[in-house]
Amino acid sequence: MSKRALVIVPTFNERDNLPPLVAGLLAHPGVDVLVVDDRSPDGTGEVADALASASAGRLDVLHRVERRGLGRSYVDGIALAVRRPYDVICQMDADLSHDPRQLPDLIAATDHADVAIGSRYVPGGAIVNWPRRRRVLSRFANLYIRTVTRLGPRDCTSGYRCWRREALASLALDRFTSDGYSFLVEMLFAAARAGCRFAEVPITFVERRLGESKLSSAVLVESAITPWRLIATKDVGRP
Ligand SMILES: Nc1nc2c(ncn2[C@@H]2O[C@H](COP(=O)(O)OP(=O)(O)OP(=O)(O)O)[C@@H](O)[C@H]2O)c(=O)[nH]1
Ligand SMILES: [Mg+2]
Repeated sequence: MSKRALVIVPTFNERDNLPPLVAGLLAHPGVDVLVVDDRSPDGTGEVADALASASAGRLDVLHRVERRGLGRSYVDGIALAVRRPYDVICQMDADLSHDPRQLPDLIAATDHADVAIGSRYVPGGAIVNWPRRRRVLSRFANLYIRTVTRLGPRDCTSGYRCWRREALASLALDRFTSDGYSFLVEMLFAAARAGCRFAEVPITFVERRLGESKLSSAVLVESAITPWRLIATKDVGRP
């Protein structure tokens, strides 16, 4: 792999998932990792520090101290990442739902796209171990988002993505207001407005085996409102 990539991994209570994830990522030459931890009570931050010491400079840890949140963690992580000389900046969950072995496919797709989305909803994509209600919820969320916002990608809520660095750097993240899943949707919306080209790469998503989901009802409510807010706000993500 000739492109250099930095993978941002937000963590909250992922102590047992992080070591195998990092091993899988660092197995790829040219891939470095930035863990953004929100003072996880389970000690994920310390686990990350230990992995960093053993990584020969390929893994960094950002320990956040302000109000916790997935969106805020990405804003802080991206601000750091775009200042470094990587070709590609990726985002992925720490819970092993996203297979690090599929990363090279996503990175390769940025040859002809500004954003490559690891997609469950294109031919070849799959979901393993999700109960029916979770599948229905995710399908409905994507239908709803795409209908309201007119976004093109089939999987707008996937957290597994690779961006050309310049494309990511062009988003005005400080103007974003959402968190949780909505933050991921807001990123794509801002990218579409900025004229970014999307590619979708099929992935197999595997439900977490260890640790707990942070999907809360507050996150779901925000997700229902966000698409309407996005279309009403003309300058979302504009520089
Ligand atoms: N830094 C940080 N990371 C978070 C926060 N909330 C969730 N995460 C991380 O974001 C990723 C996705 O969170 P999950 O809890 O797996 O949420 P999900 O994938 O939407 O839900 P499940 O499918 O049920 O696992 C994981 O790596 C979490 O550790 C947070 O407040 N701060
Ligand atoms: Mg998850």
